Amino acid sequence: MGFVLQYTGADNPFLPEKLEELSFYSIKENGNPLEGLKTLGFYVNIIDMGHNPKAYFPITFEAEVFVKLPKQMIEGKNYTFKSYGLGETDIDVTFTWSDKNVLSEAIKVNQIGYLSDAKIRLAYFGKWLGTAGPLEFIPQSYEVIDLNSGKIVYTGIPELRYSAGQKNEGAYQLDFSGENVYGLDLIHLKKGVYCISIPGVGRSYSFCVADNVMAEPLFTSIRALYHQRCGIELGEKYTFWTRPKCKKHIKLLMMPEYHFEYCSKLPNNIFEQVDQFLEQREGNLKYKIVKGGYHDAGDYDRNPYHLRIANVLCTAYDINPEAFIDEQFIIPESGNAIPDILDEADFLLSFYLENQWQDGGIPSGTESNKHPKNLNKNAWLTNTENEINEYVILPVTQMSCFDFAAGAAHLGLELQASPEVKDKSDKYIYAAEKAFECGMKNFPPENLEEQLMAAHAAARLLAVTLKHEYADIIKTFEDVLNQKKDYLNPAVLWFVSAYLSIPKNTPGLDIEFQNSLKKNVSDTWNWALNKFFLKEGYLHFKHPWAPFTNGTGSVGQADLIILAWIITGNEHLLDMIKVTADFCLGANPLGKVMCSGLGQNHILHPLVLESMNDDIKEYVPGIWVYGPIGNKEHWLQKQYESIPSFDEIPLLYRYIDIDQCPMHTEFTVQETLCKAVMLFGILAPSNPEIYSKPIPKPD
Ligand SMILES: [Ca+2]
Ligand SMILES: [Ca+2]
Ligand SMILES: [Ca+2]
Repeated sequence: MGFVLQYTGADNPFLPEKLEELSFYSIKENGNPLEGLKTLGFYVNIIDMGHNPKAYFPITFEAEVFVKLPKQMIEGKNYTFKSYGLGETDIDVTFTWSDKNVLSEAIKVNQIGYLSDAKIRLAYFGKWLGTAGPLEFIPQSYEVIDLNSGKIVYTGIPELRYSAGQKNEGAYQLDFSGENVYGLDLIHLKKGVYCISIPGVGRSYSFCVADNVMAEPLFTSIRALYHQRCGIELGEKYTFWTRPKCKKHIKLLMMPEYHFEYCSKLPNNIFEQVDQFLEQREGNLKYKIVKGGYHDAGDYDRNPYHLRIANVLCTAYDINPEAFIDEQFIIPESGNAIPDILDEADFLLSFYLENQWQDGGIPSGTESNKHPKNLNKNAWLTNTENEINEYVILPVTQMSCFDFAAGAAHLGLELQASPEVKDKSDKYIYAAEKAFECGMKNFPPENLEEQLMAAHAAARLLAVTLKHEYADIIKTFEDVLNQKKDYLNPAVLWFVSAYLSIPKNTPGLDIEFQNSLKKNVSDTWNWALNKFFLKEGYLHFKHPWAPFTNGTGSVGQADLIILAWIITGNEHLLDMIKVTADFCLGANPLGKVMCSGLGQNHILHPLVLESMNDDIKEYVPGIWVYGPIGNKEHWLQKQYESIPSFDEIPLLYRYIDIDQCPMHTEFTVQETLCKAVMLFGILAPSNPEIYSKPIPKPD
C-alpha cells in the first residue's frame, strides 16, 4: 500500500529517517488497528513547480511511502489509512476493500483501448517501489471484468516476462523498468469494455477492445499541430485554447539567401549568428509578411527539420488512405474537399513555398537570437502576446532544398488525386523541382549523409514526375549505391521507403536495387526484432542503439518501425507497432499516457508557454512529451535530488512532469507530434465519419 504525501514550498521536508518511522502511519481494519506494519521503502521526487511570479517556485515534493500490511486485505472489510505530521496535509482515508473496485497503479493497460485485430494484446503487472526496489508480490491469477455486465469473462495466469536486475534489454543490456514484469494476456477478449482485477491487488483503469480505438489518439494528436500553427489566430470555432495571431512572427527580416555560403546544415550556434546579423543590420533591409509552418515546441522558431513533417504526414496517408477524410479534425480547411491531414501538410509547407527564392532556394525556417523572452526578467512568463523577440527568415542550406523537394513532391503527388486542387499540386511539384535543382547546383552532395537527403528527394520526384533524369541522378550517388548502410538509420529508411514507392514501370528505375534495399531492411529488422524488441519486459519499439532521450519513452521513434514494416511487409513488425501504441497509451512502467489530455491518467504539464500563461487550468491537449530521459540528469534533478538518487531510478521511471524541465516535458512538432499522427494514423479505422461533435473542452 502506498501513502502519497505532498508538500509545496521551498525545501524538501521528506527525510528518509522520518519516512521510515512507522509511528507516522496507522491502518485499521473495521476499526481495529493492524499490528505488524512494515515500511518497505519510498520514492521522493519533485512533481510540480510554479513559475509566476518567480521561476521554479514554489516546488511540490512528493513522497510515496510503501507500507506492507501484516496480511492481505479482505473483500468487503473497511480499511482506514492515516498519516499525521509528515506532509502538508494529513492522510485520513477510509474505503471498503474490493479488488474489483479499488484502483491499483501496479496494473498498466492501454487506457484508450486495444485494437480488435491485434495479434499481441498485453497489460502488465509490476511496480518499482523506490528504495525498496521491485514489488515482490507474485500475482497468482488475474480476472477480466466486462464493465457492461459486471461479469468475469476471462481468468488467466500472469506470466513473468522479466525479472528486475536481469539486464538484457536493448543493445546495452539494461534494465528498463526495474520491475518484475508480469504479462496479462488479453488476446482472448472479444470487443467490449473491460477492466482487469488481480486478487489482493485491485483493478486497472478501464479499457476497450474495438476496431476504432486509435481514432481518438489520432484526433487529439493531429490537433496539437493545429495549436502549433504560426502566423494565424487560433479561433473559437476550432478550439477552447484560443490565442490571437502571434504578432512577432508575421513581419520578418530576411537574411541573405546564401548568408552561410556553402552549408549542408545550419551552423550550431544559430542564436549567435542571428544575433550578429541583427546587430550589424544596415541599409537595404528586406522584410516579408509570412504565415504557415509551426512553432517548433515550447519555443516559436520554425526549425529546419520541420520540412520533414510533410513526408511523415503524407506517408501516414499513403499507408492508410481510407482513414482520412475532409472535415475530420475541425481545422480552418475542414470543408474544402481535401482530407484534413493533407491540409495540415499544406499549411506546413506553405511557408516555404511562399518564401522560395527566385533560383529555387528554400529558406531553412525562422529563428530569433534567443529563447522567447518578455519585458519581465522571468522568461517563463512569455507567450505570443508579450514576446519581445525578433525573428528572421533563415538562409538556404543543402538540407532545406532537398528536404523541401522531398516533402513538396510527396504532397504534390497526394494532391493529384483531387482534381479541384490541380493548381496547388502542380505548384508544389514545380517548386520541388526548382528546389532540387538549386540544391544540386549550389550544394552538390558529397558524402553518404548528404547523398541520402538528395536521393530521398530525387526518388520522390521520380515517383511523381516519372522523369528519367531523376533516376539518372540517383545513379551518380556512389555512396548511396555502394557504401554499407545502417538499415535502422532514419535517413536510410526514409530514402528506401521513397525509392520503393516508385511505380514499377517508371523509366530508369533499378528494380534490382529496389529488391536489394528491401532485402537488407528485411534482414536487419528481423534480426533486431528477435534480438532486442521481443525480449523487453514492456513490449515497445525503441531503437536499440539510441539512448533514452527525445521521445524514447514516447512516440518519437515510431516512424522507423512503420517504415520498416511498409518496406518489408513483415507482419511481426506491425504487431510491434500496435504494442508500441499500447505502450504510449499507458501500458508502460509509469502507467501514464505520455500526452496531455488523452486517457484517464496522463501527463499534466507539457512545456507549452501558451498553456503556462493562460487562464485555463488544463494544458492544451495532444502534446506528446519526450518522456523519461534516462541518459542525462536535468539540473533541476541535480538541485532537488530524488531518493533514491537519479542513477538508481530505473530508466523508464526517470521522468518529472514539470513544465520548466525541457528535457522531459518538451516536445517538438517534428520529433514527437507528427510521429504520433503517423503512429495512430496508420492504425486508425477506415471510413471515419465527419466530425460533428462539440470541440473538446478543458476539464
Ligand atoms: Ca526550437
Ligand atoms: Ca479539408
Ligand atoms: Ca494555463
